[in-house]
Order: sequence, then C-alpha cells, then structure tokens
Amino acid sequence: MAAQEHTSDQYTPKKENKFSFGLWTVGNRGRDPFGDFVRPELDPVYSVKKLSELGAWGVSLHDNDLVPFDATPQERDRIVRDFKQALSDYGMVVPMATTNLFFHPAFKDGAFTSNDPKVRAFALQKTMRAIDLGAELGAKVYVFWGGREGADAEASKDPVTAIKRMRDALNFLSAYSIDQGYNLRFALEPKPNEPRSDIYFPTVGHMLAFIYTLDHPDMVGLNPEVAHEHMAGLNFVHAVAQAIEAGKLFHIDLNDQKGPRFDQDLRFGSENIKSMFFLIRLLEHSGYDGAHHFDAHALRTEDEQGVWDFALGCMRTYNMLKAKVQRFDADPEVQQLLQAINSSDGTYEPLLSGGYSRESARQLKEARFDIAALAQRGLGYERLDQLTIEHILGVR
Ligand code: GLT
Ligand code: MN
Ligand code: MN
Repeated sequence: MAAQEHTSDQYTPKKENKFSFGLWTVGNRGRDPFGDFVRPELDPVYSVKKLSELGAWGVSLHDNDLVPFDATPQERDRIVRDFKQALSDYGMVVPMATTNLFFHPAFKDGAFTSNDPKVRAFALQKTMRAIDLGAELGAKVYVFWGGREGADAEASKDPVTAIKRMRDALNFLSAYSIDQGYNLRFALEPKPNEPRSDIYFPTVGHMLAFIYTLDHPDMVGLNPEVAHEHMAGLNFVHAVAQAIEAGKLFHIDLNDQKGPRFDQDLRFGSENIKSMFFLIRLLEHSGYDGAHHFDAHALRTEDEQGVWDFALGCMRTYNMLKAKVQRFDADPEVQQLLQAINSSDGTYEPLLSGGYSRESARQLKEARFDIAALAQRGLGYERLDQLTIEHILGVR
C-alpha cells in the first residue's frame, strides 16, 4: 500500500498547532511483555527531522531517550550538541522533558518512594541531572510520571510513608529548579496501575489534592493522559476540566484506549471519538495554549512507515475533530438548543450567585417552587446528543 506521508488539505498539521511527540513514542520498537522488538532503533536526530517534515512543532524526551544511561560526560555533551543542532536545523522545540525513573532494575521498587534510601538518593541525583538537560534544551515543562511508585505486595510499603516520600522529593526538586534559576513548571502524570499492580496518586483528582500540600504548589500542575484515566474507568474530559478550572493543566498526553485494561497508548482519536471530540472542544474553548503532546505509539504490526502513518494520523485526527467542533458550535440548531437549556426567567440567579447571607437563607427557605412542573419538563438532551453524533459522523 502506498503510504500517505504528506498531506496538503486543511487538516495538514502545522507548527502553530503545537503538536509534539515523545522521542519514546515514535521510537517505540514494539516490544511487549510477550514479544520482542519488531522495529529497529530510530536515531533521535532522524526522528526530529521526520516529525518536523510531518508538521510537528516539538519533541519531548526522557533523559535516556537521548543520552544512554551509561554515557560518559564527553559522550553526553556530544549527543546533546548534535541534538541541539538538529532542533535548530529542522525548526523544532523541546517543550517538555522528563526523567526515566522506571526502566533500570534499580528502580524495581520505585524511585522517590523506594524503601531503600540509596535508591531514593540516586533518583534525586538522576532527576537533577535530567532537569539540567531539560533546561539546557529549553523545556518549559518538566513531567513526573511515577511508573514504579507503587506496590505489588501491600505489606512492603506503608502508603502514608510513600506519599510523604513523594512530597519530600518534589519539594527538594522544586527548590533545586528555583535555585538554579530555571523557569520550569512541574507536571505530575497520574496512572492507576502498570507497571506496578497499584501506583500511588492514581488519578487526576488524587494528584490535584496532593499538589496543594507541596512547598511550591504554584509551580506544580498536571499532565493528564487519556489512556490513564480511561484505565480507571473515568471521564477524561471531566478530569481535564477540573485541572483547567484549577489552573493546573500544564501539559497533556493525548492518545487513546479501549476501556479499563492494560495501557494501550493507541493513536489519538482511534477509539473514543465522541469523548475526544468533547476533549478538543474543552481544550479549544479553554484557551489552553500548551503543547498538544501525543504519548502513543504505532501498533506492533508496523514497520517504520507505519510509525509515520501513526504520527501523521494523530495530528490529522486532532485537526479533523477540531473542525467538527467548530461546525458543531456554529450550528444554529445546536446554538438554539444550548440557549434554551441555559435560559431562565432570572428569578433565582441573584440568590444563587450572591453567596450566603441571613437574608438569602431566609428567602430561599420561604420560596415556593412548582416542583411538579420542574419534574415534568423535558430537557431536549436526546436531540442535542443526536446532533453531536450527526456532526461527528459528518452529515451536518
Ligand atoms: C511512559 C509512560 C507514559 C509517560 C512517559 C513519561 S513514559 O511511556 O507510559 O505515560 O507519559 O515518563
Ligand atoms: Mn503519558
Ligand atoms: Mn499510557
């Protein structure tokens, strides 16, 4: 089959769309717990070139996606120099960086929450060095995904202690970043399980509550991922909305997932089209102007061409759904239904928005409601939802 590598229609990705990919996403070689690699390694410089040609704006990375775990300082400097050259040659940025605190066997019982103080100390050292790398590459957001920060044998780790250890680590690293004069914002990425049978801070809500217990809550926000909330059976749109409302959506991992099972990191918009439609509507309406970051990978059936088909597909689907959202919002019937849903005779608005007073409490206690009429009223949501489907399916 001829591969569609470049497109030139209105959905073609452009730099201004701020699409980014992790080096580990296009670099994913298809290994899983049951089978070996199916694709050769991709040189990060080559990935930067290919992604730029496809219309992406940025690449994100773990320290070890670029610099091997055991590189000498000289090797590190050479690799980073060549990579910076590629970024400039191909007009790409590094909006986000992170630390690999899950691959090396030393992290088998976690990094910041490991029971072994030597592992916790090493995790801080590795992260400080990775923060230096991220800052050197111009990253504005620093992600923390604690893949191994969990437990399989519950008796092995006190969960309250684990939470405190995580707080100590983030407080230390926030202070480090501030002390270095880096202008980084930290984005915490929750996931309920995998690779541990349970991971601490499993959802956006758990993370949000934790952030306000930190020393520098202003510099810490969220990096929610579609697949991770769906693994917990939750509504991702609502999770992201809560992060946005709290001013905490610092970054986002776009992908897709077939319900609560292993983390699939599927091509964006390949499964849950309706919820991705509402996700994009939320992001576009909110004025979110951070990276539109894809944390997904090509299917294991694919060769290198399949990887670029996958990458282009993520970006095109975003733009196609964005166009659908614009048509939906501009549809007069949708507008009229939404207006009807949100209209009222204005009687109770002053009481509802005025906050508590003895007088408002008295008025509310004495108010008389036609409860039967409220109960009988049809709301018209079937029609609205059908209009949503008709837009998504392209008949309006
Ligand atoms: C890993 C994980 C992702 C995280 C990445 C950042 S690494 O691929 O599955 O969800 O975002 O550490
Ligand atoms: Mn992710
Ligand atoms: Mn994932």
